[in-house]
Amino acid sequence: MNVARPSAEDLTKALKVNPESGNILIKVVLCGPVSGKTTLVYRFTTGRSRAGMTPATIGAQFFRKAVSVSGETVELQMWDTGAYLTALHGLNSSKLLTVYLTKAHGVVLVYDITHMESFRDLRDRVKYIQKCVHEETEFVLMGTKKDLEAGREVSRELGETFAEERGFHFFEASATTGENFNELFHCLAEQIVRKKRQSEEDGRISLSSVRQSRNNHRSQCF
Ligand SMILES: Nc1nc2c(ncn2[C@@H]2O[C@H](COP(=O)(O)OP(=O)(O)OP(=O)(O)O)[C@@H](O)[C@H]2O)c(=O)[nH]1
Ligand SMILES: [Mg+2]
Repeated sequence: MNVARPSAEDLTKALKVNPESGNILIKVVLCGPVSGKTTLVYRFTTGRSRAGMTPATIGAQFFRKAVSVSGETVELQMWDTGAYLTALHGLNSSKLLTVYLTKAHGVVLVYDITHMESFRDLRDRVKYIQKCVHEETEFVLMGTKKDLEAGREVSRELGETFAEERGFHFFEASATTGENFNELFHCLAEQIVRKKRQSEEDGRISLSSVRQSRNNHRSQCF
């Protein structure tokens, strides 16, 4: 299936500011097999554990949370997609995933460290997911259920190498103990804001060099 990749300009335009709060808005999409995506984002946004039944996510759920990055408040707008969208069980579900991924600033790819199949599944889908987003989009690979060390099937090294080869950030976390899940979202927000500042800086530099070259041009003329 051909996917129209958003341009750099599209992504820059998509980095919006909330007109009421003046905060930067960042779009993050969580993708992957059944692994704990909803449990993770629920704990991050509410600070509470998801007790009892944890129903499968149908389509996608929306979550939001503000975090502070170097003194600046950033609002994370997170789409938690259901596993079946990533599994590409048919054209319609894959098209839906593409819609959620459009203009994402960050993608969190989640697998379950106690389930090798979930890692393989994700590995097979990554290329497709990458095609749906801009090349500047930040990726985090996250192995969840770190609290279940005794049942581990995916070694830390395997996840780390996979992430390293693709330039993704890498974390292992647990929604049960709370280990690393805050760090994961902060890291993502930080990287996105850093890139934004860098591109603003580059814009200023190139603008000033354009002005400079215009001035030089003028001075040659007169
Ligand atoms: N031990 C442990 N269990 C977890 C952790 N995170 C999630 N779970 C359990 O894993 C199961 C699946 O969690 P969900 O959050 O619903 O998974 P999901 O990836 O959102 O699944 P879909 O919505 O179907 O894609 C639930 O029974 C959770 O309680 C964790 O960090 N540790
Ligand atoms: Mg879910």
